[in-house]
Amino acid sequence: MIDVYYWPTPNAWKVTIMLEECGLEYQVLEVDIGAGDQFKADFLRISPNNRMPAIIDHAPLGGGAPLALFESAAIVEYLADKTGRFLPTSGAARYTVLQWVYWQMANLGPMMGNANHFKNYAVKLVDDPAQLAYGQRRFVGEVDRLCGVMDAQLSVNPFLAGDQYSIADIVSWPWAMLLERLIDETVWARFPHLKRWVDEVAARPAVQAGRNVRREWGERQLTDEQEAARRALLFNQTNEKVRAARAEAARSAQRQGK
Ligand SMILES: N[C@@H](CCC(=O)N[C@@H](CS)C(=O)NCC(=O)O)C(=O)O
Repeated sequence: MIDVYYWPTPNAWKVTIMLEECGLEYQVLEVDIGAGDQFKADFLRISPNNRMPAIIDHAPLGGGAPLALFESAAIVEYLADKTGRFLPTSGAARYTVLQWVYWQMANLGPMMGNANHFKNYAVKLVDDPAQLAYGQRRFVGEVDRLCGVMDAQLSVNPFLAGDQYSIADIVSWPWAMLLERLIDETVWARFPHLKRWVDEVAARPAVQAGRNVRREWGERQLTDEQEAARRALLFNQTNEKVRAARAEAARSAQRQGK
């Protein structure tokens, strides 16, 4: 059995999609990142970077004690090695897949995350329109460039790393499918090969199942007060603020007798 520490976001869907694709048994444990669950001591022991997703595999590859892992790509790569699925075991083909996995982790995810921040959150946090415009231009521009990289690759290959569906597709799709919402409806007309691939991957039943895990958690309506508390927790996380959030999580666990 694999425990998945989860909140419905693109980085976590990579893991649930991979688990569904591989037919592995798993249980989902809630990490409400808007409520501060990522600062709880038990979670930090598994994921010291106070980010989900994370897993504990109680029957790990190679045997031995349960294995705890954080970072979505490390988890997906581990599951690929465990099952022998969606990642060649050796040779050039393996590294071709891995280069696209690391490309996603270092490029598509962070740039889309920052573009989303400047378009949808900073507008509520920053008064100076020049600061906002700079951030939006910088990160939306980068996302646009990355769309071109994927479109060119997908114009000559069915999948990101070549002929075969792989973990490169599994880690990239949860972000890529949000492009229209992040940029605008013109994105697919400008990048038709990317659109073809987004639709083909979306048609896989395991992808739909993984993407829909606990979808309702992310659709909960928050009060203005809850929304403000969520923003205060998630943005501007200096070391000092993270320490304070950890201390508050510990106090709250104590109050609840945990
Ligand atoms: N590189 C990490 C990123 C994980 C990440 O940023 N997770 C976010 C949600 S998508 C999170 O847990 N945020 C909690 C916080 O900011 O405190 C991965 O791919 O696993």
